[in-house]
Amino acid sequence: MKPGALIVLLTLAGLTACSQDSGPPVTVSNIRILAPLTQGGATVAYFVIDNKSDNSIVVNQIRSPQFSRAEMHESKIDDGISTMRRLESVTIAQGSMAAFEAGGKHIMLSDATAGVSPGTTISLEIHFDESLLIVSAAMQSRSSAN
Ligand SMILES: [Cu+2]
Repeated sequence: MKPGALIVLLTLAGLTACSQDSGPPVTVSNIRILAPLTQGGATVAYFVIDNKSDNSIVVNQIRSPQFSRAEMHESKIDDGISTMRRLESVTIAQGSMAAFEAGGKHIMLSDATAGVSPGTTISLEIHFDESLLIVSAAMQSRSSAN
């Protein structure tokens, strides 16, 4: 294949193609879902989203079948006090990534729809633009999380 033809193919593939040789354009890695500190309490999930596509993407909703509420939050230290606010969306530039991690952006999960504990498989539905990525991981106990 000529180099020129390859570029055209990648452009056409855009965000929706999954069969191109370079792998999917948007990937999720380092998924960590922590068990609630207290039975039935809220908890957090972390991951990294890589946007290898040719366009910026906007993550506009997170859902989990195992929790009634899933929100994107961002922690900040204000005057020595840790606060967090809800993020309506997170924009990731082309070729860039967004890390949801302790002390920064995170996913807040609350109102579990059934009992959850370490080992429970938790799914996260990551909505961006018109696309959806579904990932899952086993819930980790807090003591083994670090
Ligand atoms: Cu939070």
